[in-house]
Amino acid sequence: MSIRDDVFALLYAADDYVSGEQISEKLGISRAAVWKHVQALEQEGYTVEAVRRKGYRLAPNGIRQAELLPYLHTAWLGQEYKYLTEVDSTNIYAKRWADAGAPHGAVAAADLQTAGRGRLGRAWSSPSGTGVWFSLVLRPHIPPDKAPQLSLATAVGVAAGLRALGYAAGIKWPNDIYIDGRKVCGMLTEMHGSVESVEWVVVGIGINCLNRELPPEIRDIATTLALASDKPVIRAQVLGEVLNHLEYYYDLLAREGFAGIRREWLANNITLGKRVNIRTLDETFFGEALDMNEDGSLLVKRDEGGEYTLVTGDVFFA
Ligand code: BTX
Repeated sequence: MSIRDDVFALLYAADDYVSGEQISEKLGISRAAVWKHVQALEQEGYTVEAVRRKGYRLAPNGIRQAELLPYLHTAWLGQEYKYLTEVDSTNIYAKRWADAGAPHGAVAAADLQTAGRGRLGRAWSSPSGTGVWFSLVLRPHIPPDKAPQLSLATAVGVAAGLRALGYAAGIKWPNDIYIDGRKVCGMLTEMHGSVESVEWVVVGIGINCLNRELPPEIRDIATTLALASDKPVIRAQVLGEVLNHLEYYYDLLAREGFAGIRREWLANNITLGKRVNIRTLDETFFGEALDMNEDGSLLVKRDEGGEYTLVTGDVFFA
């Protein structure tokens, strides 16, 4: 625990204002240092009211474990939980944690990622005080070629969690989540194992929540929960609800196979029937997205004729 976490814990546990003097005495730090940590908490997205002669009062809107627990109703997902105020990437952290023995269902979440990553080495914007950036460690009993099904189950779970909170979330193949035609969430799945079996899968998920401003390079393609609706956004609730639904769909996949996931994906996708631009490592072409196959690949009718099965690549709406 850092001193910032200690300051948080004191403010979080209190029903009322806590004076700077009390905090400084309890933690053995100066009042100036208390103020510095309060400002750091505000950077993280918390609102801290500071009132002369009374002290500080916290309005929680972060994703520390104490804030998450009231919303978390899972049996195994997120029960082992690590919160980081700052990290390069929660996927890098979770992969190291998996190698060091993190259990199935462990979750690492951060307020700020300094090197948040998308697929194919792209960057993922993850500023402090705005989103829910987290990674899951899964240890499924599946051969590596079934791993894409986990990604699709993840998309189904995240979309269901956001819909339970009242957002009209739809899935773009394979697993981007869109609201109002803009990306609100992306996922990066990485795995480790042999040809026969998977040792661990790390699923990284980034959901834009509180930000009202987006960097210029993604302003036209991205959105956030705060931009999508006037409802107040409670980050811990978003994370909890998404983890609850993810656990449900991972359990469904393990119990009944891919058919149920595919049904849910089809019911909530915004890809099929659309004109699309497909970009793979080898080529780029236009066509119409026709169906998601039984194995999770995308069936596309090419403009120039013929059908194409997309296993990995990017889909853009044309
Ligand atoms: P992707 O390659 O599909 O998307 C990356 C692209 O999305 C970028 O090139 C940019 O155009 C756009 N983009 C960047 N940041 C954002 C954003 N915040 N919102 C919407 N669009 C954006 C998607 O990759 C996978 C993203 C996974 C992110 C999570 S966060 C927790 C975990 N840790 C980590 O480093 N990555 C994952």
